Amino acid sequence: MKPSIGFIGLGLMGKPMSTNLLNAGYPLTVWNRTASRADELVAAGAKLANSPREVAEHSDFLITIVSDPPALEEVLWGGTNGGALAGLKAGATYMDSSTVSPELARKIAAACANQQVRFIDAPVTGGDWGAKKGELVFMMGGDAEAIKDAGPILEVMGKKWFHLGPNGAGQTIKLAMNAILALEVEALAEAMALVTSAGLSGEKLVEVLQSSMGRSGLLDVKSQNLLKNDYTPSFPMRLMLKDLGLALDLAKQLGVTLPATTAAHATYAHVKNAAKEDMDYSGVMKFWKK
Ligand code: NA7
Repeated sequence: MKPSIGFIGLGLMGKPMSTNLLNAGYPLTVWNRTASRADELVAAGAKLANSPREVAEHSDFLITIVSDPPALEEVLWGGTNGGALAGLKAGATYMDSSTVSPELARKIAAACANQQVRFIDAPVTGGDWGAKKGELVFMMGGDAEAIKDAGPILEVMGKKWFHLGPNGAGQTIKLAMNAILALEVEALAEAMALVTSAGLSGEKLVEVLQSSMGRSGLLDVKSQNLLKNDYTPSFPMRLMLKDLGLALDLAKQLGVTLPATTAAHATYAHVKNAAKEDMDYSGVMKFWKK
């Protein structure tokens, strides 16, 4: 018998992740703040719960993936009936794949330990494309045994997972990694602005980049967005900005100075605050478009 899975958060990432679990034959109960986002899953056989707590009550293995720390706190402790944590049974496992602060991950771990629930912080990378293909990469903090037991479930949603240390370690690596992604894309946008202002085409820059040491999988993908001026969200800028803010908060707590991340945060914030639409973080290129 496959364990019953509860899934909270059916956004760009959560919907394809939970769909893959349902297609793999796991009994699935879901909840999303905007209930209509669950329609397709319910039509395909998932149960719709009335609250996060009700999802947790039906779960051997609970997964959450929501926007940010306040959203996660709302799901876990908010609402009129106590939130998801109040519904978790002793012996259950809870995995959070939202990107939040390591501090919040440790607070959740402590609350879970009090009720004999195993907690794993497991943010992901791979974007909605990786979520759809079941090729996400999980960065995990928590108990080795819990992570080992989660293997068959992780296999459905991802292609690789790393156990990085105790609770909070997954979030720490994720924030550091997203800072690199944000800086890479911002550097490409800057270089593109320089080249095009000099009267050369962005295509030329990208062509040379792809034959150089500066090449990266990320830049291969995002350079196409920049060249086409197409910033359809794959990883939304609002979430990248949130992650840069979380990385800077963590740096402050640790007494580490991050000058480039600080500058990138200001550039992304400028573009995001001026934008009317939701866009991918590669839309940082708009900083240079008049
Ligand atoms: P999306 O597509 O913006 O989805 C966010 C999800 O979080 C979506 O299900 C939202 O519900 C939910 N949400 C947002 N705020 C709340 C509150 N206050 N209470 C309950 N649920 C909430 O993001 P992604 O799927 O791309 O990313 C999710 C996480 O993975 C994020 O941390 C990324 O950085 C990585 P809605 O449908 O809007 O009602």
